[in-house]
Amino acid sequence: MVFLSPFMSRIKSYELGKHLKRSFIDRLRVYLKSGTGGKGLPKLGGIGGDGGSIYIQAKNNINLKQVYSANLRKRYIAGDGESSKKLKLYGANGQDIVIDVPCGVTVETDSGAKIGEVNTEGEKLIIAKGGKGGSPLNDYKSEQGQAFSVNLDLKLIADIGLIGFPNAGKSTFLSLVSRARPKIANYPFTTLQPQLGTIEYDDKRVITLADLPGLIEGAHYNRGMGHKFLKHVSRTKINVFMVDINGFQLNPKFDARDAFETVVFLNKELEMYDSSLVQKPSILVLNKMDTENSRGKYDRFMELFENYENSIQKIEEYWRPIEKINFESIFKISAKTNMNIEEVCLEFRELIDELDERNRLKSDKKSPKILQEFLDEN
Ligand SMILES: Nc1nc2c(ncn2[C@@H]2O[C@H](COP(=O)(O)OP(=O)(O)OP(=O)(O)O)[C@@H](O)[C@H]2O)c(=O)[nH]1
Ligand SMILES: [Mg+2]
Repeated sequence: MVFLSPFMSRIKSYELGKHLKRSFIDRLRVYLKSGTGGKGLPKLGGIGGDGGSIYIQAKNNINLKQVYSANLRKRYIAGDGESSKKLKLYGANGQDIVIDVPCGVTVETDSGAKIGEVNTEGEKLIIAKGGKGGSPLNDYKSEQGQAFSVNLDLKLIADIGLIGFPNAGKSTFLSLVSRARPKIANYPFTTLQPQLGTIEYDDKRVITLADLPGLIEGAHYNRGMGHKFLKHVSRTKINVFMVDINGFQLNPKFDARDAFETVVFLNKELEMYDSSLVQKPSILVLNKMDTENSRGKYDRFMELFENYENSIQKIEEYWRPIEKINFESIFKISAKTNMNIEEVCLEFRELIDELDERNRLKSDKKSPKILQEFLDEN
């Protein structure tokens, strides 16, 4: 055993290093053990300290990779409560643990049950409760702590999610409107992990955008890798569909898809992932309007789109969405020549302001009811 350990530790550090090389982590499994309560002292009425609990707390500007780097073993063990003694009847409470996590983390058990989530800076959630110390309330029998593993699942919090087939120009658009510098290249799947960028308006209002890896048809049965990133659009306010006006072809072995088919497949993929996402306010952006014949392709697209019910018939039944995305607006742009980029950004702003206002009105309406319930109960 003694001989084995240096070897073992080499393997371990190699494995950990391998994981650390991944620059983006959106899920982290951690082991939690809350503290056991200290024993009470029934003869003298002594009370044991409570076991420490484990919390997560949302913090801006950190990511899950940093959470991982700070505790490579991914084990969090809170302190046990101190037992009551003759000379110290009140045992001290065990040490709590607070794990700082990025905003947007949901805690789930291995079976997928949700324990809770933290979304805004400072928000705190208990994820493993320390056992109570022995006291008259529990016949001086202290309680055990809890021990289990949970998954910290990060869903980025962005106002806008950029959704599209690979090579549509999502990253080019993000780099144009924000300071983000995502990798851009003329081949599919350049973006391998979500990227965040911010648009700053003249009045200092900031809107965040998430550029997601490209989706392809069949993503829902694990083709490509865009599907697993769709969770990041579950919390955005607006879906922006970026479509190359020339359509998309993964490689010569696959069918070439025109812009209309691309929109239909994106609609279907989103629906397969979570049908409620289809109802989210959406904008369609047709990119690469600087390319040859783009004008004609745009006219053709609009013709097909305006006659949707007819046009959809040419698509295999399996791929027809149950519910059609109702785009708030359709833009034609060129990220290459900067055409209509400002207009799109203004539309984002307008729509987000409108949605915020709608939400504000909704919550204003709710509050008198909550107040009334509170008054009724008290
Ligand atoms: N002609 C033209 N090319 C563009 C335009 N926008 C982007 N491109 C080019 O299209 C290619 C793909 O652009 P990306 O921004 O990497 O595309 P993406 O949607 O992020 O692709 P994935 O990361 O693979 O999903 C690059 O070679 C860009 O330079 C445009 O408006 N016109
Ligand atoms: Mg990209």
